[in-house]
Amino acid sequence: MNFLSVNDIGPLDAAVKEALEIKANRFAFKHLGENKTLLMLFFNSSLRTRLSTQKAAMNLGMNVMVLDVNQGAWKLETERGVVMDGDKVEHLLEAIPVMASYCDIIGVRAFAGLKDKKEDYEERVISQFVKYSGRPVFSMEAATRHPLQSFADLITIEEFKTKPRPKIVLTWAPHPRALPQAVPNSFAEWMNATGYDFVITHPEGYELAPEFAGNARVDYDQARAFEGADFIYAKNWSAYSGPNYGRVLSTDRSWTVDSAKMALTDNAFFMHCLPVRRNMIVTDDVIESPRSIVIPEAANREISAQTVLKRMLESL
Ligand code: AN0
Ligand code: CP
Repeated sequence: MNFLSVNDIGPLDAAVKEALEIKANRFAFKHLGENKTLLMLFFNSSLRTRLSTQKAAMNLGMNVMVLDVNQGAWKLETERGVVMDGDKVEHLLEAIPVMASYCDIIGVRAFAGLKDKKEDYEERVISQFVKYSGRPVFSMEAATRHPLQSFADLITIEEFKTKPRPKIVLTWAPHPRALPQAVPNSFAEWMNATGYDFVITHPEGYELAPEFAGNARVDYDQARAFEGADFIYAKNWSAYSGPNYGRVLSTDRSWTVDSAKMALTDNAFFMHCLPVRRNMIVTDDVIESPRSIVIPEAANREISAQTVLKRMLESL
C-alpha cells in the first residue's frame, strides 16, 4: 500500500472512524510495528510532519530513522541522464535501493521546485521511490499534494462541525515568497471527496489545476465567499496557470484573514496547516481567538499519520 493521495485511503467515513478510534486508544496497536523500521526522508524543512509522524510510528511500536537529505547526506541528483559534474554527489537510482534495504516503510517529503510545471506535476521525485524502492511509500508533502495534512484537516472538521453539511471555504492569503500548490490542491481534492459545501476563493490568476479544483465553486470575491461559512481554511500558494507558474502575482493584504472578514461568516472556525506568517495570512486576533483551531488541527497530524502507518503495517 502506498499513500500519495485521497485515492489511497478508501471510503472517507471509514478512515475517519478508524482515526477517531486510534485517537481514543493510541497505544492499542503497539505490537504491529515490532521490529519494523520507518525511514523518514526530508528534502525540505519540517516541524509538524517530522514530529507527528515519528510520534505516530512510536505509538505503533516502530523503529524510526530520519534523514535530512540536504544536511549531512550526499546531495542527490534526481534526473536520469545528466552528466553529474555539478554539486550532486549521488544519484537517486543508487540511493533509493540502498535506503530501502535498511527499512520496511519509507516516508518522503519533496516539495515542488516551482520552476518546471511538468516536472512538478509528474511527481518526478516521489514516483521514483514508488518505482524503485520495493517498499510501501507515503507522502509527507510531495510536489502536488500533502495528503497527511488533508486527512488531519478532515478529522478536525469532523470533530468540530455542528451541522451535517458544513460550508468550507478555502481562501488564498498573501505571503512574501512563492509557495507550492500542494496544500490547497490536496485540501480541495479531499473536500471534493466529501459531501461538504466547498468554495474556493482567490484573486484572479491563482486558479488551481482543474484536476484538483474539480467541481468546487470558485468565487473571486472573498467577502462573498465568506458569507455563511462554518470553516475558513487559509493558505497561500503561488500561481499555477500558464507562464506564471510558481510566481507570486500578488501580496495584497486586503486578502489577509482578519476579524472583520470572520464576522461575515457563520461564526466560522479558523484553520491553517501551519507554519503561518502572522499579519500576512491571518491577523493575531483571529489566530488567537477561541474560534481558531490550528492547534488541534496540528495535533491531529499524529492521528492521520498513525492511521496511515497502521494500515501500511497491516498490509506488509
Ligand atoms: C510549505 C507549503 O506551503 O507547502 C509547507 C506547508 C505545510 N510552507 C512553507 O514552505 C512556508
Ligand atoms: N503542516 C506541516 O506539514 O508542517 P511542517 O512543514 O512543519 O511539517
